Amino acid sequence: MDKADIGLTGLAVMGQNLVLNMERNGFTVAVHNRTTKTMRDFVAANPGKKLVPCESLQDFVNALKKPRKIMVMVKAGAPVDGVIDQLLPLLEKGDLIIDGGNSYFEDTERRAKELEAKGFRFIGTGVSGGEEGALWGPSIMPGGQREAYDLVKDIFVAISAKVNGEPCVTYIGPRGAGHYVKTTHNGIEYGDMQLIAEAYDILHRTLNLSNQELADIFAEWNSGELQSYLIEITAEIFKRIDPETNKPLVDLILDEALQKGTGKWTSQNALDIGVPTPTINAAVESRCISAIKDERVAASKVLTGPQVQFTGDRKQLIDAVRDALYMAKICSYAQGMALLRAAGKEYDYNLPYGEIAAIWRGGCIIRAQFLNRITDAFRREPDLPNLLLDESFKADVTKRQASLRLVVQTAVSMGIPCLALSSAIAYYDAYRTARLPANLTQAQRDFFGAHTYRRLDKPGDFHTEWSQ
Ligand code: NBP
Repeated sequence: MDKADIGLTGLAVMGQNLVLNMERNGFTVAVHNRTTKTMRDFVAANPGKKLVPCESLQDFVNALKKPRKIMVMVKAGAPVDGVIDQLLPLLEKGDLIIDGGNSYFEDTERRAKELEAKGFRFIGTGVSGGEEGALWGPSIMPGGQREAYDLVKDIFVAISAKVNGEPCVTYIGPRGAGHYVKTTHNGIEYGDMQLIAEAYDILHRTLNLSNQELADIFAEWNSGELQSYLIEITAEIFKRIDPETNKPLVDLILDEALQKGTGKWTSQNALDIGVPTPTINAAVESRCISAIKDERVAASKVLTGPQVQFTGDRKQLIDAVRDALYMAKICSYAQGMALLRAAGKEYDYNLPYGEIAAIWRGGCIIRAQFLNRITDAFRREPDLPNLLLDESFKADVTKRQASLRLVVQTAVSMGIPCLALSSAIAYYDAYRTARLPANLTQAQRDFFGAHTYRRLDKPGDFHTEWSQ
């Protein structure tokens, strides 16, 4: 068999599907897995395909065309370092390692520097879209040396999702840039999911809608400006009946949302570099609150709140929730894009914001019609400080803010939690407020800690002896 174009080690669900995607697109792929049986079973299940089975890492390295291109799809964290350490003695300078897992961007920064210093090429790449995306076309976010990207560009372009003929992959930037952008994508995904969950909760509890009615509402929303993969699957979820009990499956699912950490990483890093991302943070915190189920059940028996009683116009509330969701989504993406903008400067990534929104239009979990508009906004003005300032988004939020305010008021007045929706309107209001009450905060800081303050009427730093 000819030498393989690329090798992939880590044949769990993502790795296997990426291999099949590469092979379908004409590439010969060498395959390896720590547990050899998994590799053998995979090759046996795919007869006649251009796969080169490799039992050892030495076979694997020998099977590849030079400069070698090796994609590592193992569990993020220590396993990635372990695999790199085992590979390095077998490789030659100029060979390329691609980490396609969900690595923390600072790990990627470290690996990029170490490997570059040793003369190797390294790409840390986000791959979004879950197992289906990996098989049929993911959104790919590669960061690393530019010339390393050029070595695999053809493969990445071939396997990526396509939107209007444009591939959902672009060179993101140096070192950890790809994994940074993938993490931010996941943070935005957390925000989207929480906003949708709150919209569902408000509709469900105020209007007592059936799951079929909810399915119809979300399906209708999916044909308008909210069109997106997450809204589409939400409509599908409401329709699913549990075969064992004949009840809607969603009603039987325990209300504890788990997390693997990428949303938290987004919030943590946003705090580190001082960028407000309250809607993403609210989404992470909502998962944390959901996780203390036993405490919530106990508290529900002793802490009181208002009754859920809605007497208004039902159709009007449904439309208001739709508009509120759209406006909150704009505020959430404004935060995510502002985070990318700040990180681009902080880490010298020189990120292509418009192109990032463009590669999120297909393949990934947050894919949505809406991303076309973000792409257009950044293509029009690459240095746009905040999405809310773009003319077309400004018009959208101006029209919909009354709905978001009404929905948050309704939820709060009935005791329905809406951390993400309320954070979105608070972000909008804070961002458009010329004078915030931070003057008082500064006075307090100076009062108890002599931290000084600046004045509006003259330059310099001032301290007052407040207790005299
Ligand atoms: P997992 O994250 O479950 O990892 C399983 C793979 O890692 C197996 O091939 C396993 O080999 C290998 N592995 C482990 Br665990 N420890 C290892 C070690 N010390 N040395 C060598 N190999 C080791 O697989 P996945 O769900 O396919 O995800 C792969 C990567 O892609 C992860 O970083 C994940 O976060 C990311 N990702 C996943 C999704 C998704 O939807 N699942 C989406 C996007 C990104 P073994 O067979 O010998 O145990």
